[in-house]
Amino acid sequence: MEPINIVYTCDDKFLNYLAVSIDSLIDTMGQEHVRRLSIYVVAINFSDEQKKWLSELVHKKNKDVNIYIHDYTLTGKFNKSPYRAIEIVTLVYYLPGFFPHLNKAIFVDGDTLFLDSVEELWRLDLGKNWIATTPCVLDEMSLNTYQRSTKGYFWSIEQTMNAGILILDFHKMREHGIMEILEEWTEKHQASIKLPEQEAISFNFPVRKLIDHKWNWRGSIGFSEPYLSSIPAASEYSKIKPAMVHFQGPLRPGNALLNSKYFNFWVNRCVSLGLPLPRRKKVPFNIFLTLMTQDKGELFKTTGIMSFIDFNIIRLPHIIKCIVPYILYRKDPLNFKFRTFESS
Ligand SMILES: [Mn+2]
Repeated sequence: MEPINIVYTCDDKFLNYLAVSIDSLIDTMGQEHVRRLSIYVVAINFSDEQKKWLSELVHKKNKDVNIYIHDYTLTGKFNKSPYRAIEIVTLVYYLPGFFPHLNKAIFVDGDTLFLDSVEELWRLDLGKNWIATTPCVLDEMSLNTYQRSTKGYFWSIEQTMNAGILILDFHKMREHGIMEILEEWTEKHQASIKLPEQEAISFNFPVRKLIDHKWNWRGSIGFSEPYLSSIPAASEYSKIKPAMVHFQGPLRPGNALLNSKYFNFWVNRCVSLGLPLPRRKKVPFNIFLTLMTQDKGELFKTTGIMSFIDFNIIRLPHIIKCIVPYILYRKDPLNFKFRTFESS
C-alpha cells in the first residue's frame, strides 16, 4: 500500500502542539490506513531527549507508524524581514530537498487537531497543480479587508491561502524549480513581506488546487480571517464539520483561557500525553471585544480606513455592552459562554 506522508516543521518551543497534532492524526486514521502513515518532522533546536520522547510517543500509539526527524539549524536567512519566524515558515520551499526520496506529502502546521482520517485528503487529485491549499477568506467583503494586510493585491478569494495544510507534489516542485522561484521572490521582497510563504505562493502561483475548508477549519473562537467575512458567509462556515481544526494565534489553546469546544479537545489530549499544560492567560479586553462582536463583517470593513479613535467611537455601544460580561469572564474564564460559531 502506498504510504501517506505527513510533514511538519516545528521548533522545540512548539513540541506540545506538534505532539497533540500527531496524536490526533494517528487516532483518527482507522485500522486500515494507519500503518501507511509516515510522519516527517523538520525539527529546529530539538534536544535528543525531545526527539526520543516524540518517537516513543508515536511508536507507543502504533508500532507500524514511521516517524523520521530531520534536524534543521536556523541560519538567519531572509533576516531583513520584520517577520521573525520567516525562516521557519519558508522551510516549506525546501521540503523536496530535505526528503529527496518523497514525491508527495501533506504539510501540516503544528497548531492543529485532526478530527477525521487524513486518508481522504491524501486521495485528492492535484491535476496539473504542484500544490493544493485552502482559501484564507470566505467572501468579497473579507477580501477587501484582507487586502490591507499586504502590499500585494488579491483579485479573488481563491487566490488567498492559509498555510495550515498544503498538499505538495514534490516531484513537480523539483521539475518546475518551485523552490528557486519562491526563494528568489522572498529574498527580493523580504523587507515588506507580511505573511512570508503565503504571499510568496499566492502571488507567484495565484491558481492552485483548492482543499475543502473542513481540512483547515479555523473557526474555533471567532478571531481569524474567516470572521472578517459577512455574517452569511461566516454562518455557512460555522456549519462545516471540521476534519482538522487549525488554531489561530494569538488565541491558541496553549495560551488563552477560553471556554471553547475544540480548545477543550486540545487541552484534554495535551494532558493525556502527560504534557504540562502551558500557563494560559485570560484574554485582554480588546480581544474580548472582538470575540463578543456579533456582526464582524460590518465591524471589520471599516477598520482599514478609520483612525483608531473613530473606530472606537463607532463601537462605543458595543464596548459598553461588554464591560459586565468581561467582569464575569475574568471571574470564571473556563465557564464563560462565548458566542462562537462552533457547532455544538
Ligand atoms: Mn498555525
